[in-house]
Amino acid sequence: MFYGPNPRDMLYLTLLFSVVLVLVEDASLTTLQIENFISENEELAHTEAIRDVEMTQNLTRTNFEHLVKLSNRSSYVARSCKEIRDRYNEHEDGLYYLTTANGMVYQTFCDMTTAGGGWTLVSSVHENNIHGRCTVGDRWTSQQGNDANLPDGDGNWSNRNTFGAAEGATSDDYKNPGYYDIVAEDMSVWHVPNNFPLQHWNMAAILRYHTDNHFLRLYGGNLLELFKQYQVRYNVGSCMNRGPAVPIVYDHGDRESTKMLYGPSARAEFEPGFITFRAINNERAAMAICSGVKATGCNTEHYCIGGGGYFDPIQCGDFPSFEYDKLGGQQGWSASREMTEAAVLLFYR
Ligand SMILES: *[C@@H]1O[C@H](CO)[C@@H](O)[C@H](O)[C@H]1NC(C)=O
Ligand SMILES: *[C@@H]1O[C@H](CO)[C@@H](O)[C@H](O)[C@H]1NC(C)=O
Ligand SMILES: *[C@@H]1O[C@H](CO)[C@@H](O)[C@H](O)[C@H]1NC(C)=O
Ligand SMILES: [Ca+2]
Ligand SMILES: [Ca+2]
Repeated sequence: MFYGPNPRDMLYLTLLFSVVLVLVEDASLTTLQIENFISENEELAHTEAIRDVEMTQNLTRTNFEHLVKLSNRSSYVARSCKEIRDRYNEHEDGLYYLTTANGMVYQTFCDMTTAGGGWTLVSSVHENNIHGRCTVGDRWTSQQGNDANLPDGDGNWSNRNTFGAAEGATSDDYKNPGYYDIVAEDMSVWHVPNNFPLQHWNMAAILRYHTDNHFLRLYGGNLLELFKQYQVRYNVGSCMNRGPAVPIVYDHGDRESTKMLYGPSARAEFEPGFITFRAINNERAAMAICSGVKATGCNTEHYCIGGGGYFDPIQCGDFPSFEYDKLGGQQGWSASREMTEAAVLLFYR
């Protein structure tokens, strides 16, 4: 996961260092001794080189078999990762092909391990510029600025537009057809540090949880249907008129660590251990999701993400006002840097 110097480079460095040490510390060293030393090193380097070639060959072979295995997945026909798991007995995390009801084929990441597996990645919310107020990249709020004339924000929470790629889900926003096509019962959420490669998402996540009470059955089976019932828009009424708060089961983290991800002032107005939908704030803008918490107050722009339409001008953005009291400061209303610099990955099952 982290790239340090490889063992061979370390060996060369160590040898070079010893030569210098020997030369400096023992001026009486004979030329013969030095020549012996160097020739031993050459032999060592030769053996190393042979092993290198062998290792590359082995890697190429393994990669090819691995690639054949992965490309074989393109023959699967399923509408969700759960179906892939059940129909093809697949239990390995990774990319799979899915097919929509209309026959559109797309590729996404399946979490085949958490709580029995079968979780489909359908989208990610990524904040590329926490200081930009509904600027380029704020696809889960508005990229066209904060416009009071477009209060409905008939945006990406409640349409069939798609964008991004599964492998890029921690580097930019992502939304695939599964978001509206899959009929699911539960959700899982991963907060993964920005730019992490797919094979390390699970390990790198700062928070992972899922629901297990099948709440999506009550809301049409996915977020598109849920947000049709609970519009994500401006001017929807009092901040107490928010959508459902669903209890969560932790897969990494707990209530205490969830609290610490948000600012101290925010902690006073939420209860950890939930996921909340359509949380309206004092200014009557509707955030889409409060991840890990149930809002009990009205300053939801500091701990809820996304939304639609019109926000207070200093709040608009995918992570609306997570840096209110200094970026990553974890003071006042500011969320922790860990939180603001991690993408929010949404899964269905
Ligand atoms: C390469 O694979 C062969 C046969 O599987 C094995 O004997 C050899 O040790 C491997 N070499 C390296 C450097 O891993
Ligand atoms: C891939 O599919 C082919 C043809 O169906 C099969 O012969 C082969 O064993 C599969 N390979 C792997 C690694 O699953
Ligand atoms: C929805 O996503 C598309 C594609 O990235 C983008 O062009 C559009 O501006 C987004 N909608 C909103 C309301 O931001
Ligand atoms: Ca974004
Ligand atoms: Ca932004």
